[in-house]
Amino acid sequence: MPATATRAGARHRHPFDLQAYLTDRTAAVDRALDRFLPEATTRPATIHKAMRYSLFAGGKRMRPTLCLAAAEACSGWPDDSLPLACAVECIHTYSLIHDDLPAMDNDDYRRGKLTNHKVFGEGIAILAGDALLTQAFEIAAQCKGWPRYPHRHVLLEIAQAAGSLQLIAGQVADLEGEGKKISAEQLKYIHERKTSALICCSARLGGMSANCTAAQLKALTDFGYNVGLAFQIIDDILDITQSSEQLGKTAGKDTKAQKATYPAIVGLEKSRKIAQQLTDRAFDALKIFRGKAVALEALAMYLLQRDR
Ligand code: GRG
Repeated sequence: MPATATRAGARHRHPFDLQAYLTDRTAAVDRALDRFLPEATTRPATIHKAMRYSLFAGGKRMRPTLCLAAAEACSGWPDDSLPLACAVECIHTYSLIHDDLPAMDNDDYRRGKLTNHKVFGEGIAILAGDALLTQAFEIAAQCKGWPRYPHRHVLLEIAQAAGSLQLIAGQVADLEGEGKKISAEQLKYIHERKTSALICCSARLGGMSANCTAAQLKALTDFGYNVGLAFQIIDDILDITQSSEQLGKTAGKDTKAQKATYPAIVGLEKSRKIAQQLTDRAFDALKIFRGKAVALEALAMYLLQRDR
């Protein structure tokens, strides 16, 4: 997609090497995840191999990177945000493993590789997802807590984003909506929960790890909410416009499963416009950081323009 975000595009003029930033932060997240997870040979080895297989299969690491960038915008220490960034990536990977199961989306490819259940079987894939979800809380439980955000506050934040009112609620509504005609309003309900909740939580956790002010947390919430909605619309557009090879997962699945998507309801062009408007709103939310949120701005633009 061309770089046509209106206000967002116009504002993003500062030099910022996003590629170098992504390479550096992704490597830091990968190293930390490797430290947090039991080694692949730890008994029972099958489950640890399966957890690591999907976790290190080559995801974009957008949620952990947003978490780290949010912490930086609030002048946080990387050591404080890194465990929370890893916890979020564990939850995200668990949701993908379960989403790919035959009982859900029944997909053979994810992150350019065979899905977890294709390699390890359904039973182990379910357990690998369960174990990654649990691992996320084990990692988050090791954070120290901050004056404005005590330990239990942080754990509650993650539990709520991943629970039956958010991530799971979105997946339930998504499953129940298949093959049915649903409104744009219902679709927004799904996107808010299935996608935006965890992205928003990532940004908020970054802020919390920097002991951010209430105003900063509100700004990160608005930013994450809008970026999350834009992210899912772009995901739906890519499902139609890109190949399976490019995406690393089966393209065209939404149409096949008769899933409601923005492109299906309002068309491709309008969907792009909505994603741009949401990104503009995300940019607006960052004003409060007065130039300290350059990484968040660059990430929002990247997510709008991504091709995988
Ligand atoms: C509890 C049985 C059970 C299932 C949970 C909640 C859930 C299943 C699934 C929701 C997961 C899902 C597919 C959300 C949509 C968000 C989305 C577009 C995910 C892809 O994110 P990317 O592009 O993926 O960041 P990578 O692979 O790059 O990390």
